[in-house]
Formats: sequence, C-alpha cells, structure tokens
Amino acid sequence: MTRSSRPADWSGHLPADMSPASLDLAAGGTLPAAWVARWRALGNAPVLRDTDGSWSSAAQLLDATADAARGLAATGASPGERVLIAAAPSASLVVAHCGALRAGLVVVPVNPTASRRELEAAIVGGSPTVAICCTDELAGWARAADPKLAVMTPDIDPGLRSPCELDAASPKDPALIVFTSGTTGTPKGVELTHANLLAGAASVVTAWGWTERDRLILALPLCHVHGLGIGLHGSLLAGSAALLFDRFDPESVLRESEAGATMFFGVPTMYERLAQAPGAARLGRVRLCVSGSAPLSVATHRRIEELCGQVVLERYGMTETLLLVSNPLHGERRAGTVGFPLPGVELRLDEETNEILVRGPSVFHGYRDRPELNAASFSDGWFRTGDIGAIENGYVRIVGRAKELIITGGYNVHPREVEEVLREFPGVADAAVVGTPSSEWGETVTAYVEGPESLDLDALEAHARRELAPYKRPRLVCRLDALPRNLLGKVQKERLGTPDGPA
Ligand code: MLC
Ligand code: AMP
Repeated sequence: MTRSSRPADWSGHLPADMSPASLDLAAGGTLPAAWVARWRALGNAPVLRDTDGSWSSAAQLLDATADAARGLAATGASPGERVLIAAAPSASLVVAHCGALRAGLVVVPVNPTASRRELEAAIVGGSPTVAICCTDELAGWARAADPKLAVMTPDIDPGLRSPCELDAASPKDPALIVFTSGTTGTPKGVELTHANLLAGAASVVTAWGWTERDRLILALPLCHVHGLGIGLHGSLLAGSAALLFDRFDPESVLRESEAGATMFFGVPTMYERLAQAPGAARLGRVRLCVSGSAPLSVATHRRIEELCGQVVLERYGMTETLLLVSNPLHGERRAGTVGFPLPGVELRLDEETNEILVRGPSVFHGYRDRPELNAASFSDGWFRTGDIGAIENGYVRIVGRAKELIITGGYNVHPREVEEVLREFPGVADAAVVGTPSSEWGETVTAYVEGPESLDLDALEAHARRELAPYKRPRLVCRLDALPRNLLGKVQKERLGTPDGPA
C-alpha cells in the first residue's frame, strides 16, 4: 500500500526557462555519446586534472578514450562483456572507464582496497573478460581467480589496438554493475543501463546549475556512485573540469577552494574533518558544497555555515537509483533534510511503513541474475529503497532504515557479511555486528563474538583485516560468553551496546 507524496513537481530544481513538461533527461541517448559530443565542442579546453597536476583537454580525452576502447577490444572483449576495474583515482582510470563504456563494455568497479575474497566475489558475480588492476597484488588475485582473464594496469598498453565500433551502445544496454553486499551473504550486482547513467548525471547537472565554468574538487573514490556516477560522470557531461585526488585531505580541498575551484562533493566525515581543519573559512569560496551518502548532522551543517558562510546542500541517493532527492540550488537548503525529488524522480512513502519508494529514469531495473530479490525489491514498478522517510512541507527527511545496514564514513557495511567472516574463525560460536554512533564516522562497525575466554582476539582481528576491506573491519571486538537471545534463540541486537547490555 503506497501513497503519493504529491504529483511530481520538479520545478524547484529547474532553471526559470525550463518547464517540467519539457524535461527529457536521457533524450534517448547514452552517456558516452553525450561526452563525445561535449568533447568535440570543447576542443582544447582542459577537463581533467590528474593526481600529479597534469591536465588533459577535451580533445585529448576524445582520442585517449577511443584508444582505450580499441585496446580493450584487442583482448577479445566484445560489447556487453564485462571489464572489472579495481583502481585508485587517476586520469588513467578515467580514460579506461570511459573507453570501456565507449566500446559498449560493462564496467564492474571494485574498491582498490578490496580483500582477496571481495575481489573474487566480483569476478564470480560479474564474470568479466578483462580486469584492470592498479596493484600487483590485486592483479595476482584476479589471475588466480580466473586464469582466462586478461589482466592489465589502468595505463592500457598502447601496443594493444583492435578496430571497434565506438559509441554504439543503446540506452537500454547495461553499462555498469556495482556489487554491494546484502542480507543473504551473496553480493548483489546492481545493473545500471546507459539510460540510467545519463539520466542520473543529467538530473544533477540541471539541478545544480553545473556548467563548463565549474571546477569540481573530486576527492572521492571512483568505485562508488558518489564519486563515479555523480562526480565524474556529471563533470564530464557538464564539460566542467574535474580535479582528481587519490585521497581526501582537508588541506588540499581548502587550498583548491581558495585557488578557484567552484564545487566540492563529500561525505559527512569529510565535512567533519574540514570543520576542524585550520583555515576552514576557505571552503566559503566555492559556489556549491554537496553532502551525501550518509546523514549530515544538523550540528555539522550549522558549524560549516558558521565557519565559512557555506550552506551545504544535502542530497540523498543510492547505488540502485543514483541521486533521488536534493536540497535546491536556489531556495532554502534545510539542515537535517535531503530536500525534494530531483528532476525525473517520483517518490512515495509506503502507507504502512513509510518506506521510501521511487521510480524514474535513473532507477535501475534489477540485480543481476537475482529474480527473487528483484520481485521483493519492486512493488508495481516502484523500487523499495529500504530507507524510512517523512515529508515535511515538501522536504524529505530520512528518519531510519528498514534494512540492516551500517554506514561508516559514507561506506555501506552489511553486518551479515562481517558476521560471516568472524564466524569462520576457530572458537567463534556466533557473532553479531552493529553500528555504534560516532561523531567522526557517523557509525562505526562494532562486533560482539560468542566464544571461550581463551579466544585470541588479536588473531581474530588479523583474520578480519585479511578478509575484509579496511572500512568493513570492526573497530571494536567484544567477547561474550553468550550473545543475548530471545526465547526463539534469535540474537537481540538492540540489547548490544545499550546500558543494560554487555557493552
Ligand atoms: C577509511 N577507514 C575507514 C573508512 N575509511 N574506516 C571506517 N569507515 C570508513 N569509511 C580506515 C582506514 O582504512 C584506516 O584503517 C583508518 O580507517 C583511518 O583512515 P583515515 O586515513 O583516517 O581515513 P581516510 O583514508 O582519510 O578515509 C576517510 C574517508 C573515506 C572519509 C575519506 O572513508 C572515504 O573516501 N569515504 C567515502 C566513501 C564513499 O565514496 N561512499 C559513497 C558510496 S555511494 P587502519 O586500519 O589503517 O587504521 C552511496 C550513494 C550516495 O552511498 O548516496 O552517494
Ligand atoms: P549505497 O548502497 O552505498 O548506494 O548507499 C545508499 C544508502 O546511503 C541509502 O539507502 C541511504 O541509506 C544512505 N544515504 C545516502 N545519502 C544519504 C543522506 N543524505 N542521508 C541519509 N542517508 C543517506
């Protein structure tokens, strides 16, 4: 049972000369075709600054991405096949990614900090033909997981070239598969089409007045939709300049703000750190600061405004949907809310649970090869986000989650995945993982393990470090003789970490 918030009205996000009726976000095209049109028009304009400070012009990207497409084709990969990319941000990664999309290949981005098991899961789930890895360790794991894989570095060998048809994918073709862990233990492959990617980037380019004059500080990982699907894709679509950083560091962001950058996108942990950095007032120089991926506390929102006059624009989205809701560029940005639906997005609340349901051109069509999960994730064509919302005077507030999920520093961690790793360790009878509130990280991963007093916690932590990406590793592990359970034997997580609980 659902109820509509009200008829979709995106006018609050549209420029004065654009009516909602005239809105066509995807315009029947694809994102790489739109980039190519932009790059041809921009010629020698600089559009990408690498982590070492060197620039690529639009014309150089046009050529380099065509070469990358031909290089990938030389491995035998044909349109529709997958290319796994596990790499730290760099211009080479951007060229490989765009080249793959131009060749009609489907990109499977993987965090370069992934553990061996996480990389293997993406290889099993995505069955790629090519793996692009930025370290020898990742490359070795990829080769061992599938000896048939063509494994290469992001600087695709210029000696490799085969003819391939460029920019021929259709809007309905898959373009990106992002693996997220889920409640069943098997990672879910979120499959986004070319039309989804174009609509997702076009909606924010329109809503945030993003133009060729912008310079975006891009210090997010380029393996998740925040940095990749919004930051990079939007920047290339708008024809603005993207300034790449291989890691976030507050001083670099503040220096760039002072030096003429116009936009910064970050997760709340980044804003926490910026608020504490010397000279934070410099952040006031950029025209737009956007926060997302996790709730930005009202306190941090206000603190940033006090420090530099910058009213952070908070928005809300998901890998499955790209961005859904945003505070406005013009008009009131309300702290503690995520604003109202972006152009193209329709949003409802489930009548009984207040779960947020959405549909729109950026919303994916389903998880790869998961018919049962897909049946449960959609109701009459509306995607169930698993987030609980409230709508107050047209502004959406995220008030909770129907899904079991920890968000730490903007990264999602599914407790089940961590629990499974901990249970594998000899002596651990059971494990329960919860999110503990943290002012810096939002939440941190805390684990409770059931086991004997002799349990070697240092060895257990080493096991977790080996098996999980660093951000998923529990920051605190508590041993208990027995986890609290109800009469049916189910672990009562709500009793963990509460004053009357064992923490
Ligand atoms: C790093 N560490 C983390 C962590 N990031 N631990 C928990 N949570 C995190 N998010 C670990 C490091 O490995 C290190 O471990 C220790 O914490 C301290 O590291 P640090 O140097 O202080 O952290 P740093 O490398 O600076 O990373 C912090 C960060 C990063 C905030 C810059 O987490 C980050 O880039 N987050 C953004 C994630 C993101 O892009 N999410 C978007 C998902 S898409 P050790 O063991 O060495 O001490 C999405 C949709 C949407 O959600 O709406 O956008
Ligand atoms: P991911 O699966 O990594 O794409 O993360 C998506 C989830 O991040 C959403 O379902 C929300 O729970 C959360 N999220 C994203 N943006 C916000 C926000 N601004 N406020 C609260 N939660 C958010």
